[in-house]
Formats: sequence, structure tokens, C-alpha cells
Amino acid sequence: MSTEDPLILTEVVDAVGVIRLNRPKKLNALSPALIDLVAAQMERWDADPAVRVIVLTGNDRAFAAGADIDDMTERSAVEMYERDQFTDWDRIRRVRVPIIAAVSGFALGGGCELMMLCDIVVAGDTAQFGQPEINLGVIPGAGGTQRLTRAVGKALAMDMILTGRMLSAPDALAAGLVSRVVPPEHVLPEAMKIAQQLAARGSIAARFAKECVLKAFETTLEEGVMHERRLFYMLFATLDQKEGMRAFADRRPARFEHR
Ligand code: DAK
Repeated sequence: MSTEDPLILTEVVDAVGVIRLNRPKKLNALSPALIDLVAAQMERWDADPAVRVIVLTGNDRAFAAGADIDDMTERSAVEMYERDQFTDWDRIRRVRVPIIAAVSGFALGGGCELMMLCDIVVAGDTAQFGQPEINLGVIPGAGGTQRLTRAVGKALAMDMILTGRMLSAPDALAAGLVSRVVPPEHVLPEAMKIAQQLAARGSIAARFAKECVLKAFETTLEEGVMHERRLFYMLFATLDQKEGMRAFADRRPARFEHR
């Protein structure tokens, strides 16, 4: 592979935008340039009504083995602060269409954090997950201490973050870190199957559902329930709600128009 190879490969399959991280020799280490490309592509698709779901994947060996260590080693605190790379990660967090991570191999450090910014995670049964930053003398920097703890609970998050140990895919499934575990060769097909199912449903409801579930991590139960209720009412202003319920009454498949 030459230095000219693109850091990400993208394609749109029906209404599904697929991003493949493409630094295989570096186990898809997430350089600032790579994260910027991922964020920019996701933003473009988020604004494109023709794309209703995004799939993010890596290769058989790695989803991503973390942020690019070589890029950080000799930087000063001021340089890290001035570069303010968290903005690019926040751009991914703000994407409204559902994102499915198709994960094989390593999802470590920033790779695990990037995965946790996705909404559904399909993992190969040999995948490995971890926040090993402690071994480098640092801590997770893109939300790992917060999102991992919310996903798997304090006891396991402390264990993973303090010891840097990796979690197997079955253990990650049991802990609630991933949604489904399949044989490695089925990871991308399964993610695409889910993506096509989501894309066939009403995209306004899908975006509202994502927003509401994420709200659960950021607010009180009462506020979250009120937020859900407002968006529930708002869906009665969409054609998709009428079509979905009429199709049920007519005993026919719904034809959603995403409006
Ligand atoms: N960065 C740079 N290069 C990496 C890398 C990484 N994270 N992970 C692997 N590589 C490179 C290796 O250096 C090696 O390169 P060459 O020597 O061939 O040139 C190549 O990928 C293959 O790796 P290995 O030879 O090491 O392969 P093995 O199968 O022996 O080992 C491994 C696989 C995953 C166990 C090992 O590569 C490993 O321990 N990798 C590092 C894992 C790690 O510590 N990850 C956490 C990185 S820190 C931030 C946002 C996020 C973060 C920080 C800031 N801001 C917004 C500011 C996140 C920080 C991190 O993720």
C-alpha cells in the first residue's frame, strides 16, 4: 500500500453510507487527519436525505487500535490544547442518522471510543475491546472514562481502564458494550442487513429514536421522558406515521417516504 492510499474508503449502497477505515499497516490508528475525514464524510451524509444509515468498519485485524500514538508522543500539553482535536470527535457525536459499527479485531483506546460513538455495534467473535491508555501513561481522551462506564458499569470500566485489559467479544456482549456478536466473516454482512432494515423504515422516527436514547445518558429520567413525549407527539405531524399505521390496518407493508 502506498502513502497515497486514501485514509478512508467510502461508498453508498442503496441508502446506506459505508466508511471503511483504511490504514491497515497501522491497525487503523486514528490520526487527526483520519478522524477529520470520518467526521466530514458523516456530516455530508447526515445532510443528504438519500443516506439514511451509516456503517463504519475497519478490516479483519482491526476496527482501530487507538489514536495514533506516533502523532502524540512528543507533543506538549499546549500543542495538544491548541490543536483541540476533540472538536472532530464532537462532530461525529452530533451526527443524527443511526451509525452502525461493524467491528473485527482490535477496538482499543480511541478505537473503542469511536465505536462507542456509534449506535449499534456488530462485533466479530474474535474482536477485542479495551482502553489501554494507562499503559502509555495517560487516560482515555475521547470520552472513554464516561461512555464505557455508562455502557458496562463502574466495576468493569474501572477494571478495564485501570488495568488496560482487553475484553473478548462474548464478554463485551454480556457487559452491554456491543449489540450482536457473529462469526468474523458475517460482521459486515450483518451490519449491512441491519442498515438496510433501518433504511427501509421512517428516517425521521429513526433519528428521533436515536436522539431520545442518547438523551438517557445526559439527563434525568423525568426530563428524558418528557423529551421522548414531545418527539412522540411530533411524529404525528409526519406522513410516515400515517402511512405506518394505515399500512398496519390494511395488512400491507408500509412504504415510508421519510417525511
Ligand atoms: N498508534 C500508532 N501505531 C499503531 C497503533 C497506534 N495506536 N497501534 C498499532 N500501531 C502500529 C504498530 O506500531 C505497528 O507498526 P509498525 O511497527 O509495523 O510500523 C503496526 O501498527 C502493527 O502493530 P503491532 O506490530 O504492534 O501488532 P501486534 O499484533 O503485535 O499488536 C496491538 C497489536 C493492538 C496489541 C498493539 O499494536 C498495540 O498495543 N497497539 C496500541 C494500542 C493502544 O495502546 N491503543 C491506545 C492508544 S492511545 C484524543 C482522542 C483520542 C485519544 C487521545 C486523544 N484527542 C481528541 C486529543 C485516544 C488515545 C489512544 O487511543
